[in-house]
Amino acid sequence: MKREEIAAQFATAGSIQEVADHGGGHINDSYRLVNGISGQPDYLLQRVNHYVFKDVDMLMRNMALVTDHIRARLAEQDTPDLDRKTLKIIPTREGNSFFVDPEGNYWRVLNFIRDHVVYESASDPAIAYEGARMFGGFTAMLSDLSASGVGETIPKFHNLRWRLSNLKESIRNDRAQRLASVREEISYVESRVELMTTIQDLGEKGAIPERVTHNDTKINNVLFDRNNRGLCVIDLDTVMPGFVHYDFGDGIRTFTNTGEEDDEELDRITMDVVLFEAFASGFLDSTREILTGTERETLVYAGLLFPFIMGVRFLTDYLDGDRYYKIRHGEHNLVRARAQFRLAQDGEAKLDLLKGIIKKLS
Ligand code: GN1
Ligand code: MG
Repeated sequence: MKREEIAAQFATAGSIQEVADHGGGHINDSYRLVNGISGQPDYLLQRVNHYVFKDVDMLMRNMALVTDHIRARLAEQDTPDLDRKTLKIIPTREGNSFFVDPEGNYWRVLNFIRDHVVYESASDPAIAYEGARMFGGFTAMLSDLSASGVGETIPKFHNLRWRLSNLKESIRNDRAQRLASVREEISYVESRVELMTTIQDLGEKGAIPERVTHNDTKINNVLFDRNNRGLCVIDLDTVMPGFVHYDFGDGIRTFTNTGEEDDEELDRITMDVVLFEAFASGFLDSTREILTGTERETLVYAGLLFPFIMGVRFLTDYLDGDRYYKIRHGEHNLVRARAQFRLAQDGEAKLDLLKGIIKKLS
């Protein structure tokens, strides 16, 4: 089915004139539906990756629950320009939240947040602060939503022990015959298991509460306006029960990295301490009141865990022959894994400094 025909299934206003490529996620495909009628809105059309998200029905139910909740909270505070501050599901003409095409692809349409700016990296502490305030605010707004009412769209998503057991299995299978080239990375992973499972251990002991978390708080999942004020948190596919550490950690991973997520030049990669402080400050400013003492005291470990767990996942996919992530070249997943491990190492070297920052801000 042509994309124009797919777009026509949805209850959009005006008349869609063009379906244009949009955005660069690693998982879903996104298109901008450009409206031909002036004064009528554009939309975002997305093909939800059904290999990654097995239960699209649950995913869309989660999304409706969360976006309705956030919209209500923002409306209570008389927030202006609501349609740029939260996502909205545009139903199909038959009233469903998604459309399945004859080939079995899953499609949905959302409002398009007009006039937004998106960053792939932060060099400005003011942006790190503001992005963190937005992600923290997102979790805080959901703090009165019961975690048991939200489904797990990807079971065990940030469960490190599970990710490590997947890596082990991929090592055993060596499906793409790449094992010989990643020995060093594997021994690094093995040497860090104890440190990196700190948060999972706290969770399993019940020392930190389960919340509804975003789980993919990377820098390009928060939209800014032209004055660098936060507009909207996007990419709600992985909103599910989790620990606040997950949202803090993925933010640290992406906002404080002085290099790229897939930087081939490892010396460009450091965890910037000024950006760390800015991010932690923004995040705590919007969550301080809802977090427990143990949560605040242990947040810092998430800043190491997230580069580490993403490195483990990229490395696993490399060994599997690149089945999960979209890649731009044959070694892309290995390059990503190495870059993430470098960031985790730099964070670990600065651990005492980072602990001091969080303590001061708490
Ligand atoms: C994936 O699709 P995207 O780019 O939003 C991944 C995240 C990783 C991220 C790495 C469902 O997110 O967990 O952090 O790549 N999403 C899923 O950049 O696996
Ligand atoms: Mg995502």
